[in-house]
Amino acid sequence: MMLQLLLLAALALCGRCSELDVDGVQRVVGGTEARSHAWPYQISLQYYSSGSWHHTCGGSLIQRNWVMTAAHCVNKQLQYRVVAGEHNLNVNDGTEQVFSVSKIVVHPYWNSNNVGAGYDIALFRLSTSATLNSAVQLAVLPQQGIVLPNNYPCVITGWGLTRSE
Ligand SMILES: [Ca+2]
Repeated sequence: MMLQLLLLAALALCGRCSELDVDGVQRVVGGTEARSHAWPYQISLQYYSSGSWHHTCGGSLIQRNWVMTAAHCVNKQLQYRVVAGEHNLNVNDGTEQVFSVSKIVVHPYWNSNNVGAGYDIALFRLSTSATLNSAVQLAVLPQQGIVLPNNYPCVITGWGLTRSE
């Protein structure tokens, strides 16, 4: 089920890392189960392996046919799909919209050997456009150049574990 985490913007600077364990596969652990479709721009990025699709990362629907995610989620050897309107990855919620990916754009400055440099961002173009409804909506992005103030409340959403064991 989709999870949500409330945290402060300062977390990005590692103020509370001891409370949110980031394990070796770059998952965030903690949070509470989200109400279904409370975050309707949230998508599940999935890759194909051994005959089935596997969730690997979250992302945000920013246009009906574009998803923003993290560059570290991209392995160009893999085949991806995007699922919007998702809540429980293991059952049919009746709201899922599944898209194949026609293009992947990784930020040209992204360097997986120097993740601290930033630029951990990528765009996926969907081969068809999402239908917007109560379960699928576009994210509203901040204007270019906006920097959030310290301690600005932020929410991380996605799929993971509410506890580490
Ligand atoms: Ca589902």
